[in-house]
Formats: sequence, structure tokens, C-alpha cells
Amino acid sequence: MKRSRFLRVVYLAGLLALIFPSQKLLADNGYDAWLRYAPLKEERAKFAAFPSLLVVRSDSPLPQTSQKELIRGVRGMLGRELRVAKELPKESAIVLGTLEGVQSIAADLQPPKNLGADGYWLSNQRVNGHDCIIIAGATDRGILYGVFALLRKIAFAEDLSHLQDAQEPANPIRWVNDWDNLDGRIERGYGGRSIFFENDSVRADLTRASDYARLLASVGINGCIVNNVNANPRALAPDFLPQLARIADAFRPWGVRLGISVDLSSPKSLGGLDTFDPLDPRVQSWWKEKADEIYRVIPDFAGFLVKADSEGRPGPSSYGRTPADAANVVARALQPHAGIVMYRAFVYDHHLDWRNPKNDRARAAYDIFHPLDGKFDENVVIQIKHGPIDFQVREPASPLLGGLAKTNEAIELQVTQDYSGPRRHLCFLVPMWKETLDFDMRTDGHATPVKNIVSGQVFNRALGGFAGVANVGLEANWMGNPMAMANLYGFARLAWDPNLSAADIASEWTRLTFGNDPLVDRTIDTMLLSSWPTYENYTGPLGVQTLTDILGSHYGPGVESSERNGWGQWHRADHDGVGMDRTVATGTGYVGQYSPEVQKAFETLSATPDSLLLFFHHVPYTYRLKSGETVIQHIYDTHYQGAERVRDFVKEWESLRGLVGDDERYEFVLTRLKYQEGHAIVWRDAVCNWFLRVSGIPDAKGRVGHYPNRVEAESMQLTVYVPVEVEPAENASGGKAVACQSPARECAASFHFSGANGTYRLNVQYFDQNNGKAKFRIFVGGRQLDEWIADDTLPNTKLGADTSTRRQISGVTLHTGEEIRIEGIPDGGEVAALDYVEIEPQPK
Ligand code: GCV
Repeated sequence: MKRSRFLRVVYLAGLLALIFPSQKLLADNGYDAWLRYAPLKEERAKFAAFPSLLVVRSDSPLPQTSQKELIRGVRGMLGRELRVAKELPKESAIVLGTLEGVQSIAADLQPPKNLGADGYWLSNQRVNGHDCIIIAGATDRGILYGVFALLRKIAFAEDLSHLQDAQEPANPIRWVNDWDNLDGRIERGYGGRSIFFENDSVRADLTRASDYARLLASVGINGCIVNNVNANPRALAPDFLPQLARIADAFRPWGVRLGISVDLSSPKSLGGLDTFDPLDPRVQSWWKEKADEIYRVIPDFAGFLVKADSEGRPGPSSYGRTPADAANVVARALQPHAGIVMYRAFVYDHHLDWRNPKNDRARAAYDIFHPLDGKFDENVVIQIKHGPIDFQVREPASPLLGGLAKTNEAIELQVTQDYSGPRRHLCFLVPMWKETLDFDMRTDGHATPVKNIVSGQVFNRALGGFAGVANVGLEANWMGNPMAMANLYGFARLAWDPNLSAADIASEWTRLTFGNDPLVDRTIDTMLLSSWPTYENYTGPLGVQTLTDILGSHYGPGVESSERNGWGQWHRADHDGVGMDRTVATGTGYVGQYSPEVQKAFETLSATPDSLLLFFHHVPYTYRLKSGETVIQHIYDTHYQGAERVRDFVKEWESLRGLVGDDERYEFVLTRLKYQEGHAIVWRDAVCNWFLRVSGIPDAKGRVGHYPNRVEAESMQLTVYVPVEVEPAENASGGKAVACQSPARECAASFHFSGANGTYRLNVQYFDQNNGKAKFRIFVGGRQLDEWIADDTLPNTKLGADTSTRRQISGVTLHTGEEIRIEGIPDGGEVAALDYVEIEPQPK
């Protein structure tokens, strides 16, 4: 750049900085997540004595990463530039190294003894007469974790004058799984395309992979499976392994080891053998040679993740072999290199006969794996989903978690919100995970909470831990919503320390993401902590599970999609009652998979907590809960309460305008919450109307099926628009919508306002299919009030609950008799469909 042009740019930037407040210039798109290192304001004064010198002796990669990160964080938050030295100077300093390393610099230090692998020690010590901050790691990885821990303390503006913090992770395995396909799509991923793959190759630019590893390392994650568990055999192809090695290189400076999902049929499909029978010696040699080949290019390769005999994936059952046969063969190939096999317990038959009341998918994992306990090699870990079905909004802890005393285990949690309102609904899952982790399995009559079983502590296992399905993508904010990152943060913090409370984790994340303002912290924490019960309330309470479309997007309601098919996610609701009888006495016998004490908590109706009632029992709609309410009324009430609570989320978020650091994230989250407010109503109405129709029992409060403020589109005066049936009927108000079918160029629906003169909020419920960008215009008394384009990317091409959405127009003055007219212009396959207009008095 020429000097004169350069000066012009500098001048312009300076001018802009004067005109606009700095926060506006620092728009935040969510990329930095909880690592923003935003400048501390008045809190900076607390760090006046913070050293300016950093002593690091080691030149190896992790201490070097740690050094750079510390400099970056201190520069961002405190506005200071740390100097680096190798020897202890005559001034206060930060001393960074392994336990032995820091002692070689300052011999008098007395670090804690027996600090576990990856642990760290942060301490304030007098060294050579100067106040120093010591960051010592049990390993190089521990140093990095110590640096991130110190940076968190600075971000929280904690007093560092009495620093004394020694921590080690509760779990050796702290991995994320990313279900990325090699073509760049991500199964159940909601934040864009893969950061690792495109067109069956590893991406040329792996900057995002490296930034992801940094995020993961900052919260103690030490491994990442980069491809879908529904694995493509190409992941093991000779030309692909060097490409994977590039991802491993991007991870390594952050102490994150790379692993991959493998297809068990690879010896046949990729290797050209005529079998993949694990007990065939040729298959065994194939796996050995493949492992050797991998370690030649990725010496610190973490291991394999296996999904087999599940949802159509090939597995050992093809040859009459067990999961232990298969896991051990693969594990023996990895063992000489210290690699491990994570073998998923998510093995079940998805062609179950739904007519047989004794069939139960929930039984599968325990029935298959419990008899194999003790038969797995030492470097095999059974990866168990937290509940016996599939990441539902409410499930009991999987009995298999308590059923493997002689086998390593890891708990699988789903960070990506597959069944919990993908990217669009606020649903902080940490409280749900905490319930499972704290659940006491009462193994052998002793206190044996799940968290202590999976860590290896209860049964003295060397390996164990956490696997979290993260599915981040190329979108700037990683998961499609900055708020969703609270789940990734929370997962990792629990993997490090499952004793942390949900409230503490929420508060940590909020302060790191939005700053330390107590009002912001309190407001967002309250929203986060109530979001899972809220989501449960308007989707599926009492343990009935999420009443979502299980055959499709797992997004909007699809109450009947789980019934009368082989997938086994049945709720068994019929005219008389609802719920699965899983008791030993009269049901599927699933309850018998728990220890005797836990069985007692679930076998009888009187003992079972309401929250899991319908998971364990089939009851009539008139059955009275512990609260005294009937089941059916509870279903109605919770759906109304849930939808109401989301309305409050919007208000609570609006109270933070101008307080959360920047406008971009604020507006993004606000848009999402407003969408959720509308979609919670779609959920509420669909589920309540379905139960009203099936049970025939009306809502005692008269709400379900009665919507006094609504004008149905099909009852408006239609020009070119035609009424259409929506399937299933409960997924549109009145079961119908109006559509502007091609080749129409423009349609209109109008009606006359029958209320009193006043100020109102108009909610236009319409459908935003993802196969076009229809336009809408709304007129009141001939004046155009609003116009918009239906260009959201909701997960369906059809009219229904996935695509039903709303436009909210506030502060509208209406006069009795005035015409309200909506015009729709279709585009592509999108038919500018309308469901209804709701006119409500303008909320205060
Ligand atoms: C990766 C559910 C999801 C699948 C997922 C599977 C699994 O069934 O619908 O998309 O497949 O779980 O966890 O393997």
C-alpha cells in the first residue's frame, strides 16, 4: 500500500473510532465464543501488581502455545504486553512450566505431590524476594490448562493475591465427536458445513480446525473424533491418512489428539477381502497393518470410534460374533501404539415389532453388553449414551452405566441439540446432564453415582470418561447460535469436573461470553437454567420423551411419528392412556436392568417420580400425579406454561439491550428467541390438540382448541390463494393453511378487524419452506404496514410444524371494521402459505 493511501486509511479509522463508540466497531459474530479476552474496564485496577515478565524455559510445542496464549489473553484483557525470559529476573514474574520445570527455575517451590495427569497448579509464591505467579502442569498439556485457568480468573476479575489452585481432570477421556461426512455435510450439525472436510478430501485451509482445537483445549478437551460415526470406509484409505495427518498437525499444538470413526466392514469394502469377520486371521492382520500405517503418519493418533450393528451399520452380528470379538480385534491392532477403541453401546434393532408389548428398544444396550462384561480388552471403552433411547428431552440414566463392573466406560452426551430444538431453541443441557451424572446406581448397595462410574473410580478402571457429540460447523458462531455454545462449554467443564454445579457453569460461560455485569450474569443464567425444563414443558413432559418428528428432522412436533413403526421410540398413547409399561411385573422388564434399590424407585407407580412417569408406566389420562393434577391436564398446563416462559425469555433478553457488549450478537439472539416464542406455540398447539383429539378430554381451563384472537387464513376472503390440508392436521391451526400455488404470481387473503379501536400486536403465522423465498406484504386500511421475505432455512420443504413460523408486528393502531390484507408472492417451490393472524392487545 502506498504511504499516502495508508495514512488516509489510518485517518479514516481514527475518525470512525471517534464517531462510533468502540463497542460498535468491535462487532462480535460469536467466533471467539468464551475466549473473547475483552478488555476489563474499571476492574483492571485490581491487576496493577500483575507481573510484566513471563519466564518459560521449554521450547516444546505445548509450553510455546501456552506462552503465546497467555500473552494474547493478558494483552486483550489487561492491555499489557508480557516480556518473555528464560531465567528468573530480579522482578516479579509469571513462571510457567512442568512441575519439574518450575522447580528447576525456583528450587524452593513446593508443588502439590501426586498431581494427576493433565493437572495444573496455580500459585502465588515469593521467589528470590519477588511475588511470582506459578503456572505448573503435571504434563505439558497441564501447563496449557493452567494458562487457560489463569486467564479465566483474570476474565472474572478474581483477586490473584492469594492464588492457590491445584486441579486435575476427573476423567482421562475428554473427547468430542464430530459427525462430519467426508463430503462436507454434518449429520445432525446445525452450524454449517464441515470445518474438516469438503468433496471427500480434507480441506486445504485448516485454520478453523486449529481454532476449534484452541477452544477445546481452553476447557480441557484432549481428543476429537473428526468424522461421522456412520463412517465412510474412505476414512482409512491410504491416500486419506496423510490428509488426516494434517488435521492432527492442526490439533497438536493444543494438546488435542485426533481419532476417527471406522466402518467395521472396511477390511472388505476398502481392503478387498471377502470378509470382515473379526475372527478371521486375514481380517485381524488387515487391522494391524492399517493401525501401523496410521501411526506412521500420526504418531499420537488417539484411536477409533465404532458404531456397528446399529441403524443399518455393518457389524459383527453378520458373522454371529459379539461386540467384544469385534472391539478386541481392532483394539489389539491399536494396542502396541497406545491407541484405544471407543465402541458404542448404541446397538439396537430398528425393525422391532411394535405390536408386541414386550418389545422394548430401551433394553437393547444392557441386554447386549452386560453379558459381555469382562470380555473386553483393556484398551476398549464402551461409549454409552446417557439414556437408554436416544438423547431425548428426558430419559432415566442408562442402566448399562451401572452394568459394567469389569469394563471401561464413557458416557456419551449430545452437545449438538438434535432432539432439543436444533440451533433455534434455547436449551441449556447441563442441568439435564447433571441429573444423569449425579444419579446413584446403588451398585452393590453402595453410593455409586454415574459420574464416579464413568471416571473409572467406582470399579477401579484405568480408562473412562466423556464423549460429547459437538458437530460444530463453518458458520462464524460454530453451532448456529452463540447461546448453543453454552452446551459445548458446559460439556467440557463437566468432563473436567462433574461436581461443578449447573449454576456455576452457566455463570462462568455467561461472564466469559458477555462480561461481568451482575445484571447480565443473573438474567442470562436464569434463562439458561430454566431453558431445559421449559423446552421439556412445551415438547413432551412426564418422561413421554420429545414428541418430535422422529422420522425426519427431529425438529417440530410429530406426535404420531414414533408409533406403529420399528424404531421403538414409542409413547403408546391411545384413546385411554399414555406411556410405556417397562415394569418387571407387567411390562417389558426394562426396570429389572437396574440394581435392586433403583428398581424399587421405578417399578411401582407410587414410587416413580412424575418426571419419568410415562417412561416407565402406561396410565390412564385421568391418573392423578403427585401434584394432584390429572395426567391430561398436566400435559395441557405444561405446554401452556412452557410457551409462556419463552415469551418471558424474549422480555428478559430485551432488558439487556446495550449491556451485552455488542449489537450483532444481541440482535442475533433476539431474533432466535422471538422465533422460539412463535415455535413454542406451534408445539403447544400441536401436542395439546393431538391429545385432545385422541383422549377426548377437554382442557379444564378451556384453552386447547379455542383461540379467540385468531383469524384462520382459510376463513379469510381469498384471492387466488387456495385452502390446503396440512398433514398431520394438528401441525397447523385448524388443520389447514392457504397456499399460493404456482403458476400464480400473487395471492391475497383479507378480513375485517372486529375488535375495538386500539393498539395491537399482530402475529402473522405463515410457512417458511426451504425451497424458495416467497414475499409477503401486509396492509391495514390500504396502508402497507410491513413486508418481508420468507428466507429462513427451516428444515423442511413442506407445510407443517417444521416450517410454521411467525412475523410479529408490534404497536399497530387498528380501528373497528378496518381491512387487514396480506399479499403473498410465491417463489420456487415455496407457496407463500399462511396459517392465521392473531391480534393481541399490545403487551406492555
Ligand atoms: C449418527 C440418532 C440420529 C442419527 C445418529 C444416531 C447415532 O438415531 O438420528 O442421526 O447417527 O442417533 O447416534 O448413531
